[in-house]
Amino acid sequence: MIESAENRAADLKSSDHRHHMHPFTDHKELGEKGGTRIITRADGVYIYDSEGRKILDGMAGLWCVNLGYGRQELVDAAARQMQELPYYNSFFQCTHPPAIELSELLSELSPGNFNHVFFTGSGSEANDTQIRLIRRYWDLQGQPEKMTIIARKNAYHGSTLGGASLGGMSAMHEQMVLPVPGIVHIEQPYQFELGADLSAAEFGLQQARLLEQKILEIGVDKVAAFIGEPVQGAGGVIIPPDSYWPEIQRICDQYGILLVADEVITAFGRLGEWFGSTHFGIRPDLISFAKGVSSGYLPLGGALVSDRVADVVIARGGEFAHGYTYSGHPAACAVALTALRIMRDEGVVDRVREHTAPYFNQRWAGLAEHPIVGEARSLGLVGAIEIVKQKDSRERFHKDLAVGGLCRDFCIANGLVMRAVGDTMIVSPPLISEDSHIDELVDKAWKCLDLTAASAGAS
Ligand code: PXG
Repeated sequence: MIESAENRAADLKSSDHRHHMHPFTDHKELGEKGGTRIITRADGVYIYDSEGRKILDGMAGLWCVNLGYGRQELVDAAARQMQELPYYNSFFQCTHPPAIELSELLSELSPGNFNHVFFTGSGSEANDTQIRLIRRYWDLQGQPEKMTIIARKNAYHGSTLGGASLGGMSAMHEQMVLPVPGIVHIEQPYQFELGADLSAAEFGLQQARLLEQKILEIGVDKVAAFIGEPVQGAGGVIIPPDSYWPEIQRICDQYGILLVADEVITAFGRLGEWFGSTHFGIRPDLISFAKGVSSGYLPLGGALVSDRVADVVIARGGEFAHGYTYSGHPAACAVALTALRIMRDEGVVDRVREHTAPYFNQRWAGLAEHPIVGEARSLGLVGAIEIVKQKDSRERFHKDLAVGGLCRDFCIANGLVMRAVGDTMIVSPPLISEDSHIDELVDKAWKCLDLTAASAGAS
């Protein structure tokens, strides 16, 4: 008899502890807390663990399972492609139908000035590719000294050395000699933390103008590009004021530097548009994508290349000495092609914009009434709540209480995945969520905030 995963849970947990090194994990602490949770299956917007617990997946996996779990068409697309051609590379004058068709579809779905795509296996590799494209572009323009890329503190652009350098996570920089040379960071547009006394419009302009100050400080002849997530995801769902991106765009245009939108989270419907840039009116020169392109069913990422960059790097650049074994993996491309067609044919993005996001935004805003919530913000289908001890002064709970972690653990125990970034709770539900799922998410979040408040000794 084959033992079920449920019966084997204890063995699996022990084996996991002995052999499996997890990303961004303190293994000693994990062992002391009883080990990992084993997720054994999933369906729709729910995941199930080895103890049979049904959990609403408020994070769509890791911001990626946008179409939800169990879409048979995606499984079939992978199986068909694996039978026909499981792997071939796109080096050495070769290609294959899934990569060609996906390139064409991405060109159709992306803003009009985007007609080329370079495939990678992940978002980190997409951003490493951007660094290579940016430097190649300026080199070919006869300005090799335009090397510096300006990014933002508390941004997340991946975990490779390039991605971690572009990212503004100090803990990541501290564990290596990062960032690599030629990458500098400016402060982020995080109003709750940094701009409480200004109006949103003033704060947005102020934070955008830090880019201009940095360009002038370094010298425009040395600055190559600016990179930003339209909405910072892993940093805590930081939604910039409306005044922010237009001013960033003005500055990039005025100084002629390349603008890179890291849309690994925001592309493919998360903000109610195919690209988050469209929502904010950003006109990027390069776009990074991953995650939602394949709804996370297989790993795939890439860099979308605008005509401005393509005309230089592709049309007259000679060989671009960059690429990955899995650039344009056939099965991953076949799944992505199917996922994007489903999204287009079923009107998923329109439904998010017109129905699901407005409903979610209205319900999520209600969490601001909770006694330990200092702010509840959302845009499209991403949301954040700031847990505070004192609503008016925005005073936080003592750091040692780690209330974010407490709240996250209450959520799991009550059947909800909600992620903690410090004392900021964040969600990114699947795009196919029904109103009843949004209700369940918000109701459970409220209940877990109650439990957190009681546990932290808040009145
Ligand atoms: N850019 C952005 C904006 C991301 O959110 C990456 C690049 C890197 O993608 P890959 O595929 O290399 O992981 C990401 C990834 C979290 C979390 O805890 C977020 C991500 C990855 C892991 C954890 O919120 N985002």
